[in-house]
Amino acid sequence: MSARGTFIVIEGLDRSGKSTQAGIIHKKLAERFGDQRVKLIKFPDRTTPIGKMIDSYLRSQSDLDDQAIHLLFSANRWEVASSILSDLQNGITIVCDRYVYSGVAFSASKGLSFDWCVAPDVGLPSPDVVLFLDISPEAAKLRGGYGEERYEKEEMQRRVRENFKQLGKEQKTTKEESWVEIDAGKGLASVTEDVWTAVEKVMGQQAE
Ligand code: Z5A
Ligand code: MG
Repeated sequence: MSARGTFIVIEGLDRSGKSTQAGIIHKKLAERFGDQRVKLIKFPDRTTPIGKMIDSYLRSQSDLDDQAIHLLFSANRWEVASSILSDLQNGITIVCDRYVYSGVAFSASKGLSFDWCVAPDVGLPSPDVVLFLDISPEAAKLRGGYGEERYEKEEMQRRVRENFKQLGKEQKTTKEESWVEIDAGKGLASVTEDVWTAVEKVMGQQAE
């Protein structure tokens, strides 16, 4: 493993299997490098005071203007920005379940401009790789738990998917290999294999 930890972000549509894959990668890396060398984090982190406001909004227990909830999602990331940086510097690899790309893709699908949505996240730690789990909203809907929260509606998910694709194009212009699209509609074993191949590739490149 390189001296600096690797920052791995998992993104994708709802029910694409992000949390499943983040858990698998975390376990595999911990087995390979030891528990102390890898950390699993997730956004939104619903445990902090800001995260509790987000949770209440997502469960439709409270209402907020689109701009206000967007800024709370970003603040929820800034709460841990310095700890992400120090972990990476200390050689700890971070597996992150959703990040700034979800922030932009979801808020922009409500009509806010891309530029406005990107601005509050500028300066947050940059991932070494984003693994984008792609799935059609129709296939996602067939998986467990879909439809329980505010954004889990097919029409919105379609716009979110387009926004993710746009963000991927932009990300690739800075560094082609930093955005990896994975077909998440396949079976679990097959998706896990594709995800793991991408993880090994980025970690191998960093170690060179
Ligand atoms: N949001 C935002 O607006 N702005 C932001 O800045 C951020 C987030 C960070 C809550 O997120 C909402 O917040 C979300 C975006 C918005 N909006 N919505 N709606 P969350 O991350 O807390 O959501 P979640 O509750 O974790 O659900 P999820 O992310 O949508 O699911 P997932 O993690 O992608 O999927 P999963 O839990 O791993 O798997 C879902 C099911 O599919 C489960 O039964 C698995 O066993 C099954 N599964 C997994 N993989 C497979 C395969 N390959 N085949 C078949 N079945 C599978
Ligand atoms: Mg999840």
